[in-house]
Amino acid sequence: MKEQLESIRSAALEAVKNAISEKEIEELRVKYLGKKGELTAILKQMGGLSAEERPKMGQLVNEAKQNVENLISKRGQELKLKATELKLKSETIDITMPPKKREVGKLHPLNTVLDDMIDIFQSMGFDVLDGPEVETDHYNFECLNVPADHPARDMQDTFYLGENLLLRTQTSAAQIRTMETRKPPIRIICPGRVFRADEVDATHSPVFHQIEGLVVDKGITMCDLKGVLEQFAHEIYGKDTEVKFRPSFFPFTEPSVEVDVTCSECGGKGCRVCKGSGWIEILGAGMVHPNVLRSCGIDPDVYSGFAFGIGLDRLTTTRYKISDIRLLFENDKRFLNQF
Ligand code: 2NM
Repeated sequence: MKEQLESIRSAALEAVKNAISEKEIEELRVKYLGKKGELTAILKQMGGLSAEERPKMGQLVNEAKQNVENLISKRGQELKLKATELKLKSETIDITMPPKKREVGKLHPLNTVLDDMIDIFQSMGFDVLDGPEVETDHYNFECLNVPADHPARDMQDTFYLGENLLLRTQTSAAQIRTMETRKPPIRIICPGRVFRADEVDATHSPVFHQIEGLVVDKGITMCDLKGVLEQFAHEIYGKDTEVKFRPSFFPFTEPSVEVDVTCSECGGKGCRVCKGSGWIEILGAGMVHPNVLRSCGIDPDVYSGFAFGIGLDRLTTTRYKISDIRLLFENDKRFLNQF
């Protein structure tokens, strides 16, 4: 019996020593010290011993029980401490960890230039409007005095979506809609995307951006046109920039002009950017054709107006020295992050 006790005790101590979790310790407590535990069971066998042996054996069993009990509680505490340590360790915040990178959004260079232009025209009292990108032949060509046989109407130049529907080739259609619904005085700019079936290369894209402007009132003359566009050119390119008005032709204006400014790259001496001329063309403009006013229900004998169209994309590529217009439309973040 003594041997049996000894072997239970050493097995118990060994098991407790090797336990690796509090749960395991609890199981060992039940296995050895519980109501049906091995050491409890041995006490029950003592009925068969002599009166002399019984107290001795009882003492040995109690010692063994105490021994196992002590180790169980010691090991239990150790494991509890270890578990707490582990838990704390896993929950600590490492303040030396580098933070997650937050990507900051930026304006597309086209929008930066557009915002500048809108500021300039708003300060001169213009309203900002837009219209649909899908237009009818009526608003895109008919009302703008573009004749049926004009090359702009060719399938080669215009994206047609049907017999009468097309992607607008200029934002003037929005201005026509405004003239139909508002009474003069009208002072508006219409920025937006426009579409032409151009061959794609470094300077041509089938999608590009325009700002068209329109002023209609009694007594508007070419002087108003010159004043507004000179002011605009000076605000964009600086006061020292010279502005030149050249005769031109558009179906929707008469007379028509194109406006050049001294090349900002060479200051007018002539370079690769201005192809040696010293001048850069920035916009087209003119006095609104009486036919256009009439098609919108405005009496050309009472009112007159001027209009202009500015390409946004070339202004952007020259300002930021962007070598290829297509970069504006690829949405490559490596490109966009440079602005
Ligand atoms: C240009 C050049 C000249 C223009 C004309 C009109 C409207 F609606 F009044 F007829 N809007 N924009 C115009 C005039 C556009 O783009 C180079």
